[in-house]
Amino acid sequence: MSIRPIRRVKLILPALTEATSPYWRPIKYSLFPPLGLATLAAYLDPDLDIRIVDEHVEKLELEDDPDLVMIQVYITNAYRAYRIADHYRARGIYVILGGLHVTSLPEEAAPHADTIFLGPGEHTFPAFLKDLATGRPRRRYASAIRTIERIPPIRRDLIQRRLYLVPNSIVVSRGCPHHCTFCYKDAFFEGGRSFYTQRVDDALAEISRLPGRHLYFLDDHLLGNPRFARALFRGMSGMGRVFQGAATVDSILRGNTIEAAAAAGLRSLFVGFETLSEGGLLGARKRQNLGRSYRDVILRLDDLGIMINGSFVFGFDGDDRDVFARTVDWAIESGVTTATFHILTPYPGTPLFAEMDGAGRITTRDWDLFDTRHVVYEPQKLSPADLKDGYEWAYKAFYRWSSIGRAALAHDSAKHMLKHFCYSAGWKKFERLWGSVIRLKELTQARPLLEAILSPVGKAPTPGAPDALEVDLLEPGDSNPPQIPPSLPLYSGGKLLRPSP
Ligand code: B12
Ligand code: SF4
Repeated sequence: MSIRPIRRVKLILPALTEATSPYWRPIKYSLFPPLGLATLAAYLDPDLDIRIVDEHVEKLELEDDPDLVMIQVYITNAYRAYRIADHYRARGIYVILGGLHVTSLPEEAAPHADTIFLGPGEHTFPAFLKDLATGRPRRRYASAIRTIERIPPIRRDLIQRRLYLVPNSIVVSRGCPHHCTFCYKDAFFEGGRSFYTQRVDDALAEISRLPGRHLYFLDDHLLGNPRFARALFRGMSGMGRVFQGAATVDSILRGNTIEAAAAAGLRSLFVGFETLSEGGLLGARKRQNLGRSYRDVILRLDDLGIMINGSFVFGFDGDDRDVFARTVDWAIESGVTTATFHILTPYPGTPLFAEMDGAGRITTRDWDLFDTRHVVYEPQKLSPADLKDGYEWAYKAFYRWSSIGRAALAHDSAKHMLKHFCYSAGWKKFERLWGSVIRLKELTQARPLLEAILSPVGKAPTPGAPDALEVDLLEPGDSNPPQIPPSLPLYSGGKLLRPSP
């Protein structure tokens, strides 16, 4: 095809098919803006006419005439993404597809695109732009160079902040150091590094550009590189931020990174407990959870006033009909604030998919159903119907008023109990109210409430305390060393190595 001169670029995050289902929760999809697309937009000439359209929160106009269309494809929006791509291509517009699902199944995506991208786009997208400018773009770009050091600032000006509850989402690393068999991570990062961080000073600069107090780190594992994390938290202390993020069980128990996080403003953490069964953990190669006391994780986070969003997966081999009540009871008794339950889902490209496919256990390839709410494989000790019913029961049982009350009472301090109650009830019990706020495009008004709920409960370490802010020295051969801003004091083994100027 002849390539038009590029003047108008449209970046699209298509809505997932679920948007029409009874499970659709508008608030969940009005949380975060399309960060990946805003990251890529930074490589485009700023003088171009660039638009980011997130179909979860706004209507997608299809009768327009951009010169380049870029579409982000997740597994659950894949069919919709392909339809949009076909539509624009039929009009002679150059269409490129990238993201997780394209990386997992490039042969499926390729017929719908002029060019596809495998893996992270920070190096392939600028390479494509160069080739496009010379009129010779390739059909496929696969990411080989893996770094997010010195990348251009994300084009946040293209994001309509008022449409999101959490416009300040941020990622300061990519990937994760672990290798769970059900996770997308190894497939997405194949052919290069699968865990790397920004420079600490760049991350801090990005944070300081964000207005307001609240931040949500979308990193797979915010504490995955403890030295980077501690340097980051030390840089953040004194910024007056409150933030949320995700980390693994072992990272919470190891060293004092979690105290440094709390001192910097961490108020709620997504923790992948996944299962209470050792067999389940072993099968999923989730070694970082094996032999760790979940009770200690709870106590440590509770002590620091950090609320917990526990992630649990049902349907591991070995799970039987008792798994649902056992898990929900444990979560309530432990004072887990919010719980995210999933039905085990073998994503294409993962070791779990290969294993199940090899055993003939995958029962459908309708990607719309790969949303962790449907059973798409043959479970071992449960019928598919029992697994689905048990999963639905778990949500209902955990979010009953009586359960929310019981879980809130598991905390020591009255303030923590109250915050737990407000956060958990606010998240699941006021769906209609959220719907109205979203329709009125007034999510900005709800943000101060979120920040108030995330205020400290009293026991978080004081910012500046050396024991909370210790930073290890770099180790020789460290392939991904943290870059500690020169203006920050540096501690090692409790000793001050470099004073603040
Ligand atoms: C935030 C998030 C959400 C938000 C989405 C918000 C949004 N507006 O994007 C919410 C809460 C709505 C959500 C929901 C779900 N999510 Co989600 N989510 C994430 C999370 C934590 C971060 C995404 C992110 O911002 N990453 C950072 C940016 C910088 O990276 P990126 O988006 O991947 O973009 C880069 C590349 O992919 C590439 N790229 C992307 N698009 C394109 C396009 C082009 C043209 C090019 C060149 C390159 C390119 O370049 C970018 C820069 O490197 C990821 C985990 C993760 N770490 O990625 C899971 C993740 C994407 N979610 C996942 C899942 C399964 C879901 C749900 C189905 C779960 C559920 N049960 O509800 C739903 C459905 C989502 C949907 N729309 O279909 C899986 C996806 C698995 C898969 N194979 O597709 C992930 C990977 C989590 C996991 N570990 O399994 N999610
Ligand atoms: S710890 Fe989490 S992000 Fe890392 S590989 Fe396992 S599931 Fe994926």
